[in-house]
Amino acid sequence: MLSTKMEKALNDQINAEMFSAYLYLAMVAYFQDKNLAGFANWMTIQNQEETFHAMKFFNYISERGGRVTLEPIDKPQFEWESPLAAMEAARKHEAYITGRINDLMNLAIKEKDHASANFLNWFVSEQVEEEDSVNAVVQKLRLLGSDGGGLFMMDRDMAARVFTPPAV
Ligand code: OFO
Repeated sequence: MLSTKMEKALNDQINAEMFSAYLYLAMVAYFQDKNLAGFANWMTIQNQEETFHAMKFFNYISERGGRVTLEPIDKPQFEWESPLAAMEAARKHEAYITGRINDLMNLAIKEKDHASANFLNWFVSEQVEEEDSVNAVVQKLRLLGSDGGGLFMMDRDMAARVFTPPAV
């Protein structure tokens, strides 16, 4: 059985993951508007991953006999000054989510809720991957600078990303 505090914290994380999905969907729209179909595809996959994350929290709360509650999702930013600025915003957001996962883990440890700690371990590893993948894109964009041809090539590479449900 989940404590009331843990149940609330896990429900808040469903909202945070759904906001992530929404933010990345806003980035899909931004990249489509810039005719960067590969970047839009990359962010579409990101959006799908976030929905997957939200559902993992959703199912876990139910499994532990808790009650899922759904709150409104904040309106995300949907305009950036450049593709680099958008990807930097995504990177900053992932660092924020990592902080939230760490806070959840701290709560699980404090409450001696071993099942939740075990569940959250998956997210601790997933955040390493999340931060790494977005960081790689930021670094490549920085290297390209104002090289339009390079951006075109990179867009082609970004089109190859496909959604594979993460291992559970
Ligand atoms: Fe759910 O990992 Fe990104 O936000």
